[in-house]
Amino acid sequence: MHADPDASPVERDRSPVTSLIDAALAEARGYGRDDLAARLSDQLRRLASPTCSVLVVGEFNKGKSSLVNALLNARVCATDADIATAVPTFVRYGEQLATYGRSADDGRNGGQPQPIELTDFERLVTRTDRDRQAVTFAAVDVSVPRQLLRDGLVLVDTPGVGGGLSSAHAAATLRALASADAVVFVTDASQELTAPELALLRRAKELCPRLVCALTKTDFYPEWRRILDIDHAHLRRARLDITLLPLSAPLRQHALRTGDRDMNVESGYPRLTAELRTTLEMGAAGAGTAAVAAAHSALNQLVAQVATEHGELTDPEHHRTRLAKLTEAKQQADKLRGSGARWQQALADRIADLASTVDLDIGVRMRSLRKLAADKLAGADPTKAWLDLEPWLYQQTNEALADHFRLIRDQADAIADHVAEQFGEAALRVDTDLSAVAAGAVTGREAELTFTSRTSRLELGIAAARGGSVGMVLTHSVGLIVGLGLPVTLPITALLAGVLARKTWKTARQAQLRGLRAEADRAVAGYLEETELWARKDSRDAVRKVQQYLRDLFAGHAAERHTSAVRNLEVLVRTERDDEQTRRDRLRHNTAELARLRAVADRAQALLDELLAGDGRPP
Ligand SMILES: Nc1nc2c(ncn2[C@@H]2O[C@H](COP(=O)(O)OP(=O)(O)OP(=O)(O)O)[C@@H](O)[C@H]2O)c(=O)[nH]1
Ligand SMILES: [Mg+2]
Repeated sequence: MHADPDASPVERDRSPVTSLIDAALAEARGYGRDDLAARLSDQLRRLASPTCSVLVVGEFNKGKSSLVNALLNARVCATDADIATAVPTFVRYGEQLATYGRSADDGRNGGQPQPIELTDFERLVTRTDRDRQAVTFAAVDVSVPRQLLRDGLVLVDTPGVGGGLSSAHAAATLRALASADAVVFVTDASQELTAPELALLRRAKELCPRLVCALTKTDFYPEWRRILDIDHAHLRRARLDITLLPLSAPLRQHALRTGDRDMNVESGYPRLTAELRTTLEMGAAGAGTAAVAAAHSALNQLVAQVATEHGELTDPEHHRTRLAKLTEAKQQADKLRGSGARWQQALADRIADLASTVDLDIGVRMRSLRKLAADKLAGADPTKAWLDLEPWLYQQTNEALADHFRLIRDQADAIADHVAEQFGEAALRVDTDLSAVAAGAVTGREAELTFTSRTSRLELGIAAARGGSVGMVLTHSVGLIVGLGLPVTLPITALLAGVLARKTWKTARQAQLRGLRAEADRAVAGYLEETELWARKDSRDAVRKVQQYLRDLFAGHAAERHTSAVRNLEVLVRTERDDEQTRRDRLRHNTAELARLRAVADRAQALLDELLAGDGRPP
């Protein structure tokens, strides 16, 4: 283990966001609002343990593992010209260097990781050409004491995808891309970006818009500047707005060993570090904005309650109007909770639409793929064209499933937006009414506290789609929050191996050829059928997850609004019963309380404004 290149004595201050959430949490608890407190605690937990996963992807042998090592100045990923990374390696922060393995059925984050001896580690994560046996673990974790990883950055070194989307590995990489926060796409200076690399880049950028491209081995290929220019031109032509970072791992390592700053800059790594830090900051700012929005909403609900009491104490003549308005507000909150609520209807309708759209979409895509495959099988000279059938099928299936996935994710975001609109308006009315009641007797300030539609959506927990610009890189799209994964692409080889063996085709006579053709037809059709079956299952699961998530989210908010309305009414009834002396005592306490709560709510408003106006970084 070497020195930490990013080690610095900087201690993080308690941020204005965390201290605001703490304050709001204390208020919620003080007023016995467990529901608001639970939501705020949840936000605090999220702020305390942020994660931001950055996927390092690219073709074989491009220097992905070396990049992770050079970045961290630690040998955490095995690198070699003839040893390939065979399983994804998750590198995260830990006080000590430690390695764990996760078995195949553990999923991405589930399961109990098994400790691995450091001495066994390289053998377990790599594969040489000679030794192609199945790997023991589906993924491995490395924890390492590095400053850069401290704020939740997780670097994921992935196995290379040879041939881009037409490789057997591509599906797994696409799936991982669908849930990553950012991507480093690795190519090297030995040659310009190939067509398969560009195709993979385009997909990667689509699935995960925060993406940079690393051009490695600049120390080894003197012509790297020419390659860099050509790559820039390729990206321009493909209309891909992607930063290219020239890098050299050996220069970086040498610079860190000798403390040579200029050489470190020349290695290109400080720019990559800065890029990753920005990604982290933007993720943190997004989480921070969401947390502040939650505090803003909770505090305003408390302010409304205290303001109602204040109005009742200072302006008792308007008791009846106040009672009427609050009763109406409660009825609205009741409606919001009921199964006939507009948002519930909107959600049910849109989910039903999505389910049928998704079913239709996969059907159409797979049908056209079946036709394409049948034409390909029928038209070509089997001894030649059929050999590339396997990569071709991977390519086509991956493209089709990625498009299908994008449809689900886009629609999930659209549904969330639509339901938020239906819900937000109603919720807004409840709040305005409560505020108006209070405002009649106090000041006009509560009216100013009503949401703009942007903050209202935020407060409902509906985030802007990721990759958005200024101030709107808030959190993630619904697809990401829910963890929608790209549908599976099944391994083809087992199904086609027998039928497609070159020897069989070459030696077959005419009559046998017909039989073989029919067999190949059947194998391909069977493969596509099975893929479709799995994809349908995956998509249905995805639709169900989106529905559940949105239902729970909005139902939680509806319950919160209801509690607020009930509390306000209780205050009204209680205050009416008080005698003169009690009222005077309470007014003193209430006035101070209102001023105090308002000050905290104002802080929330100011911080929210600042965050929304900012560039996605914390203030
Ligand atoms: N000169 C030079 N060699 C490099 C650089 N980066 C990687 N290499 C070499 O390139 C070879 C492949 O590097 P890896 O880091 O294993 O590449 P990879 O992309 O992880 O490879 P797979 O896991 O097989 O896909 C190794 O021999 C590295 O030493 C670099 O910046 N400069
Ligand atoms: Mg590797």
